[in-house]
Amino acid sequence: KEDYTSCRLSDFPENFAFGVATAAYQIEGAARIEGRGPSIWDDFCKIEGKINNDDNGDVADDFYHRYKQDIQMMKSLGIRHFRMSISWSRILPQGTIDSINQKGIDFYHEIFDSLIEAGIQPWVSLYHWDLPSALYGRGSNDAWLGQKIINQFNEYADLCFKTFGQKVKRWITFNEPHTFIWFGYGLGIHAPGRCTQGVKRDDCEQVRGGGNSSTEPYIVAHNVIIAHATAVKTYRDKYQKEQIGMIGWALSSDYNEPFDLENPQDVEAGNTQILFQFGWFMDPTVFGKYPDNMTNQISENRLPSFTEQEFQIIKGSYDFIGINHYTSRYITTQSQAGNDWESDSMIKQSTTNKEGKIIGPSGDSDWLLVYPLGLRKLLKWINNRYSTIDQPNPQICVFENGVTVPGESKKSLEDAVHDQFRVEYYKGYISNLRDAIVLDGINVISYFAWSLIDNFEWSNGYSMRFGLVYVDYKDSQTRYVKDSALWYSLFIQTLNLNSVVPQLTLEQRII
Ligand code: PNW
Repeated sequence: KEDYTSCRLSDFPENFAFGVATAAYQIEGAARIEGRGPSIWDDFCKIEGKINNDDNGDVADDFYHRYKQDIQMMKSLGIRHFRMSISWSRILPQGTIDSINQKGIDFYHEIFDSLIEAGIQPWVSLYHWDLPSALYGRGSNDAWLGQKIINQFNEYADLCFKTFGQKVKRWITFNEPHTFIWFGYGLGIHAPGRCTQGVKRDDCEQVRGGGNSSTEPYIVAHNVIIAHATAVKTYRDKYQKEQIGMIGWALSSDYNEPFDLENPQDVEAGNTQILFQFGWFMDPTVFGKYPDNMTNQISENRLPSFTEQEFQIIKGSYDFIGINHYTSRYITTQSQAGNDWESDSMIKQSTTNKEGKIIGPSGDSDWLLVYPLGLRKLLKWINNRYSTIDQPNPQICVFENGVTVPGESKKSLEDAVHDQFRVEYYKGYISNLRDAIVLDGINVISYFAWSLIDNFEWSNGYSMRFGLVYVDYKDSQTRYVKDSALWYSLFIQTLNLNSVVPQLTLEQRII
């Protein structure tokens, strides 16, 4: 085990924001209550076999009814920053601003008031994947595939800025566009489930109302980027001066190491991987165009380009660079390019390197391999690429970082609260975060643990538990703080990574 005694109070800049993150569909529940309209995730969960155990977000953590206690719990843990998302269809059941659900507006007002009263700052995402069903038909011109959505999203965002902007000073337009596009339009394993895993790419059109994974991900991404930039412009033009807040987005970004260190192509492949996942979205907002690697490799009839007018809006459309980071891979070049989106980057990921060494232990989720150094290296990469004349040493927000514990889903409550694996994960990643700030001079301003509580983990349903706090779904949703919550609580108050977790009984863990 590593010794982290060198991490001191003074290491983190003053005002550095340590927090916890969540998302509406994953915690709120109350799916058909008080005027909320359905979202594409409600619909997607109804398709048999899409979600583990056919779970859904109807009840989730019932945060809708328990937010007061949950906010109190955060306060007791000393948490000062809370990342959450607004459910678009809870405030606009039809998706558009001509019918506003006042109950939904009231709900978020109450949450923001309770948070602020508890001394907790809200950081709010506008889109964490739960598009109102009303905006999604079945045609190829629908929702993110068409352009109408850009204005619809902008009107929704405008309403949120106008209504909540006195209370919310940190806005995130989109959460992980890469993930919802890849899973929702490439593989069909997330809503809206276009294209189906196992179906040959060219046959997508015939399956379940369509999908073409060779073109749709690029069209959707293009529209999402413009929607992001348009909402940022609205915030800046109409609200930012008076409300004094910041806006950006949260992009998923894995790190990678070369499969074969001696092969220069493998070294370059790592760069390509980050550009295809992260640069796809970040580059346009910084430079006004897609990464050259992408434009060189993908034909024009598949990868759109930005018009002069779009260029003007997207360039510079961020106040901070937001990242969600969980894991790393070894990476190598693939000898052949396919004609689908998945193989466009011509890279291949591997959990092991040439010598057969695995990059790190895996959590309960097989995609999540623990490699703490990856965070430090990623931050350095981002800082190198995106330091510009306008924003030298740009502000970076880590919006998600977290892990599941091997075997956790099958553990009893008594065992599950002792999550030393998760504590070690956080120690490792946070100590690398510290190194990035202190040793490398990277301007990181926030760090959020995913997640406050166990919740609806998308296609994994409730089987994957990312929470610092255990939720007993079988027994009236009782919350029990896990060791990781106790550790994180001590850490954010003392900034000592070696904080010793007190031994508590189960009873004492209900706080
Ligand atoms: C993120 N993968 O999603 C999301 O922002 C969260 O809502 C989610 O709960 C969290 O990470 C944990 O998974 C991802 O399979 C989901 O590579 C899956 C993957 C990555 C990110």
